Amino acid sequence: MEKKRIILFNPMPVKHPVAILNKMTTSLQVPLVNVPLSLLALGRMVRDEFDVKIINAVVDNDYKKNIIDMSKNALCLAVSSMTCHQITDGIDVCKAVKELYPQLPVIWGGYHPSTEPMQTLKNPYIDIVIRGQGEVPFKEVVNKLKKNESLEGIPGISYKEGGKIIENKDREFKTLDSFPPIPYDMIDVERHVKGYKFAKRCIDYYSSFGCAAGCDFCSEPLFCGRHWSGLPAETVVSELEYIAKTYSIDTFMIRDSDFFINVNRVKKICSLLIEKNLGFRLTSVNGRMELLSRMDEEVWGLLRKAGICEIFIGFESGLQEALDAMNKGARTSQIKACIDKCIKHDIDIRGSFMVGIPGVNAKEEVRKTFEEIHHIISSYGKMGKLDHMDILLSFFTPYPHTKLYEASVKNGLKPLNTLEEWGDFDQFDFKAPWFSKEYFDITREFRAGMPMNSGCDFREWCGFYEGIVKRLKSI
Ligand code: B12
Ligand code: SF4
Repeated sequence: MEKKRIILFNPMPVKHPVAILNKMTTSLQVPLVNVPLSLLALGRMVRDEFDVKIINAVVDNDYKKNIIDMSKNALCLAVSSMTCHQITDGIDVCKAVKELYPQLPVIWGGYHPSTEPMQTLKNPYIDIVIRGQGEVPFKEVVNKLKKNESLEGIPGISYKEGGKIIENKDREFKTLDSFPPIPYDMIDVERHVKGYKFAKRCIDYYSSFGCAAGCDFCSEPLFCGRHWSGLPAETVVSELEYIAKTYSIDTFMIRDSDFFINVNRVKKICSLLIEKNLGFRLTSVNGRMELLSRMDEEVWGLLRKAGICEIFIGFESGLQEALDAMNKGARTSQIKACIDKCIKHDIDIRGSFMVGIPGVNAKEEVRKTFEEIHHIISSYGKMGKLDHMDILLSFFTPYPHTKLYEASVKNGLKPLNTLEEWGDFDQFDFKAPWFSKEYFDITREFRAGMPMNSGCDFREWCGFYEGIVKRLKSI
């Protein structure tokens, strides 16, 4: 019997694909080409019984037309979306498909629909939302659709029926080892291999899912209920080995939210990688500063030997009051502690900061955050190693139903009442009403002047920084 077709779609995350070059490393700061891990996680559950087509807008110029062509006689169209331009692009494609095939069920999942299911379903082109971890509910939903049966009682989903929106109960969090491996063979891997800093053939991978922390600006706690699950160390290493050998990969960009939470697992992964000496590296490995700053020297000593050459830390702010307002559970002193450890163990740093947290003193927030960034730049600049660090400085952006979204509304943010409004929301330079223009402008100027963005050397940077500090005092 012919298999029914399922279309899995990853829309464009940005309106205008811009390549932000790191002038120190001449690689892109945020590579847009990413393996659609979300879609592969779903695809692995249904590939045996269905004809699964994966469309990633980022690597397919004709994605809209291709989806429309595939939609005839398809079982469903399933769309993944974060809170960003993916919403707008996703709606655009679903509208075009629904105009031709109004009966085709459209399913949405991922961070945005999971945290805003009711609003998402108010959109006329969306029929079903799968909340949170998608693997099992997606499989159950498509099997029901295939048999033309009701979706009643499937945990973890919300859907429309008879003009009403029905919200089923939540689903339990599943551990990652209960699923088959991520099936890279379902995509054209060559189109997803990217350059990144030292890497010529870098690809995305994740070894754990979820996060146990509870930062009040982040969608993760709402999305996964502070659960975390990691693949066993042996599985991680054998998967990395297989992918590296099959696709000649020299570097893995690790997409976990918190790689380091289980120190024993980290130790074991590192020991196995060292023992096997596989020759690839791990980059952009995400960790929390409060955990990293107190991680044993013994574990730090293993990281670089195992090939971990860059750690990505959300430092967020140089102002303690701001860290507390976001419930970060960290101290500003831990920023320096992490930088010292990275320098000592020859690991590159990729740190992210933001300003514009509602309810804190903006002048102090900006001043202290600039100061921390200057400290990091100086630490690397003095060693002549500016190409071993990267700083992402952004403006705080509220996400649905987070505590800081509520605080933002209290501080003057106009509530976002529709899916379309969230799609139009600017994640790059969100101009919060409580954050005055002077601070906004000086932050943009500071950001543009950082060595990785301007290409300046350390001496020039110090002169520039002095000027910024003087100007900040006068605001
Ligand atoms: C890779 C990544 C990206 C990639 C693109 C990914 C893509 N889809 O194209 C890039 C770098 C482009 C990116 C961009 C952004 N990102 Co991002 N990103 C990630 C990251 C690190 C990994 C995502 C991933 O692949 N995970 C592995 C897969 C398997 O998990 P998953 O995506 O959650 O999928 C599961 C479920 O969500 C669900 N599911 C997902 N899609 C679908 C679809 C259907 C139909 C169904 C049924 C289920 C389902 O099932 C899957 C299996 O369980 C996550 C953090 C994290 N660790 O998850 C942040 C994360 C998703 N990003 C986030 C954000 C905010 C952004 C930005 C919007 C903002 C920013 N300033 O970074 C930008 C977008 C604008 C821009 N600058 O490009 C937030 C999302 C918050 C939110 N409310 O949307 C996250 C959670 C980081 C965080 N903690 O804040 N991101
Ligand atoms: S540690 Fe990172 S992923 Fe986890 S809740 Fe905080 S910001 Fe989100």
